[in-house]
Amino acid sequence: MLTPGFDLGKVSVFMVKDSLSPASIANNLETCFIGQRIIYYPTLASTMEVARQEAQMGAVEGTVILADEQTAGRGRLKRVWLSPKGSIALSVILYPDVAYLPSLIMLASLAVVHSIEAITGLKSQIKWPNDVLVNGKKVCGILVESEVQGNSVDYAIVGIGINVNIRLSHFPDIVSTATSLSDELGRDVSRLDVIRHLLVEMERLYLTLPAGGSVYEEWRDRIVTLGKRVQISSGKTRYDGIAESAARDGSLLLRLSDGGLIKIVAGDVTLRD
Ligand code: BT5
Repeated sequence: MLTPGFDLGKVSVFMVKDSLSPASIANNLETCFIGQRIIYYPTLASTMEVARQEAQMGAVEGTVILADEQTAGRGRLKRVWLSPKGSIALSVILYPDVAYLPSLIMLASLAVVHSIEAITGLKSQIKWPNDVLVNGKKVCGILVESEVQGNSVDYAIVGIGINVNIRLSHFPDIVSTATSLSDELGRDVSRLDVIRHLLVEMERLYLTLPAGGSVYEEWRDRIVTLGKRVQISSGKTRYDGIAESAARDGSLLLRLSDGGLIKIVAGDVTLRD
């Protein structure tokens, strides 16, 4: 969505309209439930915390917690997630069947990949287990947290952080491994367009799960890590091998040099090639 900006001689500069008001997101949003209720904060510690409180109070499925910036955004294992103004930070509350829990990271990754491609034309890849990359650098991190009692899911929260209009040169800690859509394109991108596309894609993919849709197959086929020599840190252990495949439960199948195949449920991957 572009609005006329200022004129620099012969070059007309257009500024991306970038308001994240709930009304502008929800306006004619083509979903039945995801994003039909949006709780927006200009600044928030972490959308995950508010989402958890909302879920515990029985928030309607598809409720989205959205922040313009987070002051204590977090990744896995309590790592810091930087989400300054210009990025997207949101959490979606879902109440899936327990069988679909492993699919949430898959559908969220695919929804991000589809949205980036549709809105910017940039090609993106999935890096197991929870990153989306553009040109080999992390543009998005996803965090799925759930509360499960026996076989019943109390709630699941899908947190998504996307670097949209941020200059990575301002963030020296991550500049070598991270990128943003604006850094890749050399221009700003409408966060509103990305969010609206993302919510529609998430719901579309979520609704395919009961019918046994192809979320798993497409996710697996999009993982850039597969077929490559990798080192995986999982807890205090390091494994070297070839990332052979990813299973339906979301784990990575690693072929070790002695020929053995092991299943890695969680970890960080470094490409060795
Ligand atoms: C993740 O963790 O990648 C999951 C990030 C989830 C963020 C969303 S934003 C909305 C919701 N609210 C939250 O508080 N969180 C979720 P992990 O795989 O552990 O990666 C964390 C690592 O990524 C850090 O240790 C840094 O090295 C790096 N990192 C931090 N901020 C980054 C950024 N903006 N872009 C790229 N890399 C970043």
